[in-house]
Amino acid sequence: ATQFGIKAALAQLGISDINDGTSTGKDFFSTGEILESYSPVDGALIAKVRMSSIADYEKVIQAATEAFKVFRLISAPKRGEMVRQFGEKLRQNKDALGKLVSYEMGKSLQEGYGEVQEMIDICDFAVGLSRQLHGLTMHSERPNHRMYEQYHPLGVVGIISAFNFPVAVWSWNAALALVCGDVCVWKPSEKTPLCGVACQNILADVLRENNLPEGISCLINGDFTIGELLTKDSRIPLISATGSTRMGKIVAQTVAARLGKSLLELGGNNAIIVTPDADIKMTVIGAVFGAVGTAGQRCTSTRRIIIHESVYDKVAAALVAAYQQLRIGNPLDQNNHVGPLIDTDAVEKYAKAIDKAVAEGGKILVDGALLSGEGYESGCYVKPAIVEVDNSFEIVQQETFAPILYLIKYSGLVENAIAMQNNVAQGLSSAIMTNNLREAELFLSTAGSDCGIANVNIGTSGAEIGGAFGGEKETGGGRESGSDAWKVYMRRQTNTINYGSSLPLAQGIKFDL
Ligand code: UN1
Repeated sequence: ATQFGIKAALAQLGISDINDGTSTGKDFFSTGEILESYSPVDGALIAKVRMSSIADYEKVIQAATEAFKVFRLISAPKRGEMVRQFGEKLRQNKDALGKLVSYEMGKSLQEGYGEVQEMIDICDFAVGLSRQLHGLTMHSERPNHRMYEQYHPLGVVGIISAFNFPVAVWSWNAALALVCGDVCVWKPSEKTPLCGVACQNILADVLRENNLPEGISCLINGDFTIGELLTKDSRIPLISATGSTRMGKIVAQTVAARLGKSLLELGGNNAIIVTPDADIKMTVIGAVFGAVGTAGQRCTSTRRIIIHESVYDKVAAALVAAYQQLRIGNPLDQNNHVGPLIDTDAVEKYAKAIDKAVAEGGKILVDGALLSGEGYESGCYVKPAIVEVDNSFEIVQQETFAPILYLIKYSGLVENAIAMQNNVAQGLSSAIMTNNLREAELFLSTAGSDCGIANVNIGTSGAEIGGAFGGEKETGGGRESGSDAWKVYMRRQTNTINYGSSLPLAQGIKFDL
């Protein structure tokens, strides 16, 4: 990795050999066990992080709670100014942070840069939003009365993020929460703790330079037990969690038990429908990027392609041909398309899924394989695979976080394809490739895709930050990022003001003394 400037990037981001994994904004400390971060790129130890102990956790929550009392009084546009400065620092650190994301997580450098760009974009969005946290005004039924609603900061927001987007998903939450006047406590994935430390370093600089209260943006590190402290903590009104459906169900139930709010962004089982009118060239680019980008480890990754029988052979052949062109290897080398999986557990799941698909009757079109030899020493590099399947196969119903693409044939009307696309437990992203207006509009209609994201002539992954991001069913129902996703980070208050000299009651009720 030396040749790709990783050492310089780590130094720029303030990562040393052993790093404190606990931070109350400006102050870094930690008294827990050591967590080692190994790169899936070359298997090397990148650096160590000292995790948060229970006592550290308590310090963090106290600092956050104290900081909130001050931060909520700072005007929203001023909070926006702080987020603007954070965005500026991200621009200055885009190269270094993109490299760290690529090296610690394993996604291609282009996608590492793309992830940092998402952070910059959400900061810009949040800055504008800081002057637009609008409520509505209503007409009161009573004379000389005025009604309106306003949004107030919520409090401490707990953010639990996943390894696959180790920096961007945190920033979607943090940038919005901060302009909304909330303070954040972030628990990054144990698989990408250095990305967490690097981001916290950047934001801590902004806090220091602005003399803002300690605890506005806190960091904790550890395994699920530290995450559990967050979910059970009634001092934390909102938990935003990204990860597996299994994890999300535990988080949802724990947070609901104390009547807290949760924002969940869980698994996807995203499909592209290819109709007879599809532009095949566009379909192939969208499908291949969707399936092999981030080595199939995005929650928006394309897992299924549902192809009309009249174009099935042509599309399948084009996909197979495209897969032969894929270069798999060090993701920091921009000649490669596909990097490693996150770890050897993921490799095992990938291999088992392909075996299961075959055992259920699937037909291999491009075989998978674990790559070995020079450049593949980490044991995390696999060949993207294509398997022809039925939508009803058990394995096809599951989200496997790996580059396995399932091809499914449909016949007759596009309605049949839509039914198949919806016939899974997850509901994150979906797409249709068609130049037929009726098919496209049907797909977007109430009778169409049941997902939170539905695209026409675009793949399933790579959403822009301006739209609300999230999905239905087992995806968890949460919406992050753009549109009005900010509302979940605030509490709504309805205010009625009587400026008259009598007290008429609503609903015309008479009550005289
Ligand atoms: C995720 O995989 O958790 O739409 C987030 C996309 C990215 C975000 C993915 N903008 O693919």
